[in-house]
Amino acid sequence: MQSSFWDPVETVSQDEMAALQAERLRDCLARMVVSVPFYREKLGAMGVEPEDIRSLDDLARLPFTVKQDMRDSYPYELFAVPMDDVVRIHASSGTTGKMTVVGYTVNDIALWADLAARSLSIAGVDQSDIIHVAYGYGLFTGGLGLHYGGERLGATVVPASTANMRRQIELAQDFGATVLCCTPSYSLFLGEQAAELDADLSKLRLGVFGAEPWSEEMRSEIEARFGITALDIYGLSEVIGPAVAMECQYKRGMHLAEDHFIPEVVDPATGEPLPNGEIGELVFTCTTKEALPLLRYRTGDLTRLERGRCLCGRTTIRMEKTLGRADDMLIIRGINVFPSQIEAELLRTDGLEPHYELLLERGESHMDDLTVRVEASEKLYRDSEDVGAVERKLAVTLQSRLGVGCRVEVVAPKQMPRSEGKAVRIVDNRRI
Ligand code: DLL
Repeated sequence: MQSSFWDPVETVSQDEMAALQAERLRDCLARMVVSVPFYREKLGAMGVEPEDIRSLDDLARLPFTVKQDMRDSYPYELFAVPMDDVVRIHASSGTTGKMTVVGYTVNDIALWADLAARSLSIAGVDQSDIIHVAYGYGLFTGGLGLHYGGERLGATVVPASTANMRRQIELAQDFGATVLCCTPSYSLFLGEQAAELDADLSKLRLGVFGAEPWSEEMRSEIEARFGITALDIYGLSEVIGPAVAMECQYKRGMHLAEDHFIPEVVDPATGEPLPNGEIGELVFTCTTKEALPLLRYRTGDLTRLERGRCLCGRTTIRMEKTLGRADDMLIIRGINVFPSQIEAELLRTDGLEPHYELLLERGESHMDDLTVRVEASEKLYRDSEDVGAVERKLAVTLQSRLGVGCRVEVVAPKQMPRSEGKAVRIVDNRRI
C-alpha cells in the first residue's frame, strides 16, 4: 500500500466487513427508533426491531428513504440529535422542490474529514501536495469537504473556491498547485483560460474530479490537456458529501467507504436488490453519522458494484463510474440514452470541443426532439465547409451507435456556456 493515510478497514476480508456493517446497522437502528420519529413509525409499522437484524441479508427488509422524505422533513425533522449538537448545516438545492438539508455533529465533521483524507490518499495525494480546491465553498459540500480532508491529510490546501478565473489561475500557478479539485467541466474551463493567459500549471500532476457524471472519453481529454492523471470522486450531501467513493490510480472503479455507508444496487423500478455486477440504482445506509443516519437512501444514481481485491491492495467494494441519474435519462423516440453516452461520441469526433448541451423539444407529433449543440474547435471552424460534414457524420454515428435520431448543431468556438460548478447539460424546453 503506497498511501500515507489509510485505514486497516480498507483491506479486511469480505466477512469481516459484513460483520462490522451488520453491527453498525443494529446500533444505528437502535438510535433511530429512539431519536427519529420518522424511522420509529416506519419500522414500527413493519414490525422490525433492531435486534431482528442478524446479518446484512436483513437489510432488504428495511424501508427505503427517498429524497421526498427529506423534503417533507424540511429542515430538521430527520435529525437524530438535538440542534445543540449540530455544528454544521449543508444543503443541496436540486432543480425542483425544497432544498435537502443535512446536519453534522462535531464527530460527523471529524468522520467526514477522515473519509475525505482517505479519499485523497486513495488518489495518491500526500503531505507534500498543494491542493487547489476549486469546488464551491458554501452550502454545497464540495469545497469544505475536500478542504477538511486535505488538511487532515497534512497537505497544503488552497481554498480557491470558484470565483474569479484570472485569480484562480494566478493562485494555481504561483502557489504551485500539484492537485486540482473541481468538477470535470470546470477543469476544462480553467485549462482553457490558463492556456489563453499562457499560465504555467506544469506542477499539476493529479485531478480529483467529481460531483457530475463524466465519461471515460472526457477523462482522456482532460488528462491530455493538462498532462495529469484525472481520478473520479463520488459523493452526495445526503450521505456526507464528497468522499463516499474514490478511484485509485488503477482506475478500476471507485473504492467505497462501505464501513460507514452500506451500498446496495436495486432495480430502480421495483426496488428489488440486484446482485453485484448488475447496473441499477445505488442505495446507501449511513450507519455511523450522528446527526443524520439514513436507512436505504435511494440516490437515483445508476451504477454497478464490484467486489474483489484491487491492484492497489484494497478490498473495499468498488462502484463503476455512474451512468448518470435515472432522472437524467433521455427517452428519445423510445430509446433510452444518457447524456454521458452522447458525450462519449462527441469526444470521439475530431474537430469538436468538450463543451455541449442537449436541447429537448416536443416535436410536432408529440415526440421528443433532441438537438445536440456542441462547440467546434478553432481549426474546424476555420474550414467552415467541414462543419456541415461533421454535423452530418455525427448525426449518423449517434443514430447507428445509440439508436438516437437527432439534429446536430456545431456552434462557433467559445459559444457554449462554461460552468462554475456542475455543468448543466440538458436544456428541456418540452411543455408538459
Ligand atoms: O456533488 C458532492 C460532491 C462534491 C461529490 C464534490 C464529489 C465531489 P450533491 O450536490 O448532493 O453532492 O450532489 C450529489 O451528484 O447523487 C450524483 O448524481 C452526482 N455526483 C456526485 N459525484 C459524482 C461523480 C455532491 N463522481 C449528486 N460522478 C449525486 C457522477 C456524481 N455523478
